[in-house]
Amino acid sequence: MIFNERMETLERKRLQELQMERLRATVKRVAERVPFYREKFEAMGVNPLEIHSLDDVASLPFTVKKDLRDNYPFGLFACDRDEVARIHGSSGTKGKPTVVGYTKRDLENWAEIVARSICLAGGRPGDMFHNAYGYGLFTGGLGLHAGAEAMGATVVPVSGGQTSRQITLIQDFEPRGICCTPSYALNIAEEMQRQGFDPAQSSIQYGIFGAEPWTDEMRQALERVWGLKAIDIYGLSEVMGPGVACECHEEQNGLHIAEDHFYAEIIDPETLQPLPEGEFGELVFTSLTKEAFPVIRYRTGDISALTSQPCSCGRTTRRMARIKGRIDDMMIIRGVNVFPSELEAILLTVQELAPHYQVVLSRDGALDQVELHVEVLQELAIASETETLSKRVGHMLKDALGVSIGLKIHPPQSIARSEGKAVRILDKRN
Ligand code: DLL
Repeated sequence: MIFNERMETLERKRLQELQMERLRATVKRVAERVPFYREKFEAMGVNPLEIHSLDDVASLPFTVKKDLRDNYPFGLFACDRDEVARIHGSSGTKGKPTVVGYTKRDLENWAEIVARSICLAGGRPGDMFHNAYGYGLFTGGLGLHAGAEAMGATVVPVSGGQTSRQITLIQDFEPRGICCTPSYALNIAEEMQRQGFDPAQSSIQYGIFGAEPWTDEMRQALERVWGLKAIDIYGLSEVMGPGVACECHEEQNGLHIAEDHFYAEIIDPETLQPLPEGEFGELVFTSLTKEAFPVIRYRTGDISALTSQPCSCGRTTRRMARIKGRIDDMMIIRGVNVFPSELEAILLTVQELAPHYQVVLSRDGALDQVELHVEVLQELAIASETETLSKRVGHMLKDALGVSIGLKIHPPQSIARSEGKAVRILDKRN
């Protein structure tokens, strides 16, 4: 089912005309209403009335997370305070949160793109929909909630945590769809098995998983244990929240971007130059319809690539590759660049290991140390078994990454489980 046939299957040329029209209006809006952008445009000699093609986006300044912090809380808003219908933001574990806002119209647009995402995942009106993303300042809970309602589903607003209660509700309400982070979906399945139930026997047919990096290997693990179709949904609060892009259940190969609302680019994070289609680099978004909090060329810090290859689902929107990781999470191990997702892809092929892991960074003198902590599924009988497994996994990692990595094998249930975004990197260097 396509939620908005008119927009999702728009002819490319017509879509680009629409993007152009909306881009012009957005640039004009921020130039008139947000001093931060007006000053930046002036400093760079950008005339907001001189945007003639989508390529002209490359002449606009970038926006980064620090700009949000510097303008905390409402300095980047492009509407009057009383037009803001809702606030969201980051959890702010490191200092002040970053704050974003939505007008009523923004909330309607957001609900629509999330409704599209649920349809992309194979959802349909009438579905019972179990929402285990956290409700609150985080955009996951309320974002999926509004989208599911707009799509015509019956939403169960469980939020994250209280895993036993999640299981009771899944068994009693028999949802067709579930949404939460992929790591929490694994956690729920594990708890269900511990209680003697088989998650694959549940009513759930599709899962909408995102808000953290995950791999195809993790997808296979989730599909196996739950007997569902695992769909990747992407988004970030600075740009909107979940639904900026989502995979279709037909292909599960690249995430369709809601291009009538966001203009996507890939840039080289070093030179900041746009990269051609197919090349991996940093994902950058410009708002096309946002009223309260439009962003111009927001640098997401996420690594992906774009394609405009046609998709068998019939949608004409460009797709982005599954996120490889965040630039900040890239580790340089003796000169080799490694993302946690690359470690995950290897670990999940080892039968004896549980799909839970953590990378611990520490400092030994001037040198950074990286240690990978993994957990066995079942207690190993003797120490030599642990040693053999450790050697085997060590070789696999070295073969795949070209560098050896410290490995520590733990007994079952010893790595912290997540109820939201999993903490994959524990940085003990400071
Ligand atoms: O995580 C929004 C969201 C909620 C997306 C629910 C999907 C589902 P933030 O808390 O602002 O917003 O975090 C955004 O999370 O820049 C990525 O680094 C990461 N991220 C989000 N979705 C994915 C994904 C929400 N599918 C940050 N794959 C982004 C990989 C993801 N990383």
